[in-house]
Amino acid sequence: MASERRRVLKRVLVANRGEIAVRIIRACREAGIESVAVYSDADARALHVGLADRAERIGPAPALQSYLDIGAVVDAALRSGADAVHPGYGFLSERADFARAVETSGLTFIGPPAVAIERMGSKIGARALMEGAGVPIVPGRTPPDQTDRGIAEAADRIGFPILIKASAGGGGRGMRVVRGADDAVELIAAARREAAAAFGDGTLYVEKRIERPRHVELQVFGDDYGSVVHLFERECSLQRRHQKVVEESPSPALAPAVRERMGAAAIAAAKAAGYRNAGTIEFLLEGEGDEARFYFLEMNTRLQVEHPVTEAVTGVDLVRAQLEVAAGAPLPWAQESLRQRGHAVECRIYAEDPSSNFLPQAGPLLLYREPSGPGIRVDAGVVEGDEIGVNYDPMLAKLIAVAETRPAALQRAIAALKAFPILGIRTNIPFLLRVLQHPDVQRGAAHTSFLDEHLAELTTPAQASAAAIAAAAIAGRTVVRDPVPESIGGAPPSADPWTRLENWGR
Ligand code: MV4
Repeated sequence: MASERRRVLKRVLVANRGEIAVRIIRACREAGIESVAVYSDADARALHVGLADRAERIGPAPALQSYLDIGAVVDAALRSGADAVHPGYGFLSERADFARAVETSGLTFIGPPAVAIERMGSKIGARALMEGAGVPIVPGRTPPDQTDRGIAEAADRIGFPILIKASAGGGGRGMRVVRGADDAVELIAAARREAAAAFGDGTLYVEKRIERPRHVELQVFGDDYGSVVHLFERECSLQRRHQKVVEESPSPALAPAVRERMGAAAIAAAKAAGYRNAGTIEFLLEGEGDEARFYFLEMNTRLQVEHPVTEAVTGVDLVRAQLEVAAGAPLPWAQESLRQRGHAVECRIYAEDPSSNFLPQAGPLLLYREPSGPGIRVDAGVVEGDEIGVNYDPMLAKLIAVAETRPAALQRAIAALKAFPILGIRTNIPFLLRVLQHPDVQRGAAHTSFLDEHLAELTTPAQASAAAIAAAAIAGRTVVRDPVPESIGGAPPSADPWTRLENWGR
């Protein structure tokens, strides 16, 4: 190992909001590092602002003029005397120009080198890099001839169905399925227009379409000295419109031999990118068990929303490790010392109405009580009394349940969701309950199209009103629960959610 070069981290500016800002601020405090929050006018009284040691206003409510304003964030960092910046996820976290602006200002970017973000930001470049590193990629082509004809010809050679993807895209943005040559030219033109408008780059590539794949991603971590480890996988197939809803670890679809090969591929991928700090390699998994094949999809060059399921099964604190590695420490773990133990599941609680096409909800959090208990963790960016607005992402909180086995973890998550009363705005909690209780999910059989294919049965409104649910949960032990069994002359079980605690979510 090269000699260690340490940097002091005494004060970290957290360039984010909501639950992830709270998560990072708490990790800083535990590490004896001061934190600086940033906030827009919409967030002046937000939880993360009150928790940090200091706070800097960075602009008005619109994200483009605040959380996405590189100049405003870097200025706030310099003004506050911070020596490092943690970008969180979303916002500026995967912007190479932001990482570079932070470093150019003499501050430490708590994340990968700007050049690694750049390498993985070009999806065509990333495919080539992975191919060179021996990481399996989806069969496909990058036509040097980028005309409609050039792309259509590439599609023809691969064989339909294919996917057209934008090199500057990612996360499903600007993607088109093409089932046959007839509609190819039209779809290619639409994909190019969309990519040019959205990313300022209309470059396209073509991949064979993998049928009913699973999304399995590997957590990786690198240090300044070229060491890279993986911290196993997260199964993220339960998504809607490329928005993850439930994640878990381990993946119920991974045979040990496949996990082993994916881990090695993820490490090779991160090393090829010159990666450092926390990152995620996304794979498509085709098939099950020992026969499953996997293909590199994208690398996410940031800490992810779903990082707690990895923390729950490995026992590591990923944010603490990010701070350590950013300060120049070598990785605190050898690969052989890392183990997956038990099973963890995360549910994302959104302020949205599943019965109205998941319309984001705004309004006052009149009542908000988090569940607690063994194996339950809630990461939230809100407290009771907050006003939920529509300026930012509608995710309110994440519920993470961990237990020895997958059925026990699912059961814990279900019980905790039923004990999570929220009043004032609608949330997706009833939807999450339906998802977790679905036989396919219980069997671990869900793939990436599951939520779309079962949307109707998962979103029909529950009988009980939100108010009844909340009141029943708060009332807790004082509610009389069918005190005398019917068989010995008692009243039949009540269907009234105001007097009954169980089954209101079904
Ligand atoms: C694919 C695919 C099937 N075949 N590529 C969607 C997000 C973006 N990261 C890539 N995506 C996909 N790429 C090939 N060659 C299916 C998807 C996909 C998907 C992937 C992961 C999780 C959810 C998904 C939902 C729909 C489509």
